[in-house]
Amino acid sequence: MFVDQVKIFVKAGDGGDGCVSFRREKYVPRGGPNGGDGGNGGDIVLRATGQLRTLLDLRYQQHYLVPHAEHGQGKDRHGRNSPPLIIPVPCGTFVRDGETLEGLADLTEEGQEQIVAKGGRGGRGNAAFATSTNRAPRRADKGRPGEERWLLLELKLLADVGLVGFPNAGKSTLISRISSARPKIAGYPFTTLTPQLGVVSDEDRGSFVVADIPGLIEGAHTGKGLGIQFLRHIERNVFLLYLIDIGEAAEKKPVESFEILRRELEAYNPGLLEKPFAVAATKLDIQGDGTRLKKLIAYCRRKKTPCLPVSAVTGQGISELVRFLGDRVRASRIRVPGGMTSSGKTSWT
Ligand SMILES: Nc1nc2c(ncn2[C@@H]2O[C@H](COP(=O)(O)OP(=O)(O)OP(=O)(O)O)[C@@H](O)[C@H]2O)c(=O)[nH]1
Ligand SMILES: [Mg+2]
Repeated sequence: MFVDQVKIFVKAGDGGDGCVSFRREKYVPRGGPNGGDGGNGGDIVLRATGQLRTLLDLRYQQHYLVPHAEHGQGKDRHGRNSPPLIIPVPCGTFVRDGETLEGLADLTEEGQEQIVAKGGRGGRGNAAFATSTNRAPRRADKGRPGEERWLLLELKLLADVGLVGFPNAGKSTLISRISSARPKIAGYPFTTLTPQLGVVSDEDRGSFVVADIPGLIEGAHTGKGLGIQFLRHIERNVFLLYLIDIGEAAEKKPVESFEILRRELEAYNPGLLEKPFAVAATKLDIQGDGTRLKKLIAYCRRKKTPCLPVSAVTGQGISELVRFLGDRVRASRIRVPGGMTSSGKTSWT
């Protein structure tokens, strides 16, 4: 099961209380204060790991609590700290506050960590309050409570190129042709139900990752079809490839299809329209009399959008497409840290 969104509750450890105590020993009158400090509560930390691929584990355990730190004790004994709790999450996890939805962290690199709830500090014991004028303080601090909050975790796949298209446009066929990914392919809509990644090798010039996203239909932003929940994955892509079916059996005209797709993306996040993109005219082998392709090419030329005709079945145009995508990905890979893309826009919504 592919789980790409979960809500969890985290509560860091409470600090231990400080202690009020005095030294009592035979023949030592007024031994002075010796109450120890409380221990510090442990933090809750999220850590990205390449060993997880989905947020499934977190769906099964929703609450994460760090135990209370120990209280201070007499004879200057400090309470023990409670250890931090480290929750592993897959690389590509975006963390939001569960209530305000404010972005807290974007864990993309292996080993990257973020404290999401801070442990409470331990209270000071009365020994810490002794001064030259107050040598027998009866005061000790209480431990501070650990932070607690709901978090919304979203997994955004880390692919370079996102394939956007109607159901049956040939997205899965294309990814299976250019990479070793083997998604299910069939002549009915919504064959692909979860995003799939494929690594494409661009001969000796390197490789890049392509994401096959479930098909979009008109009105997806209002929940039609599979909705636009999967568009979150393309927010991270540096390049988008719109797959437009130019086969004679296609239901919609190519230009109309392209415009609908753009509108759906815009309804989800207008920033997506600013990503560099191109059009792939698919099913070239069954294009019929070629008028559909001609119209699409003329439209793309007017809009100064690259348009690459391909057939994932015969292989026509595929090597040119891979080369083209490789070049575009390398050109736009320059990223600045913090989830910002080189265009200066955050990829957060
Ligand atoms: N003739 C021809 N048929 C193709 C080509 N590409 C895909 N098809 C066919 O089109 C149908 C749909 O292909 P898929 O790759 O499953 O389409 P998809 O875009 O992944 O569809 P969803 O997963 O439903 O969104 C299948 O029957 C494919 O065999 C092509 O280049 N030429
Ligand atoms: Mg598919």
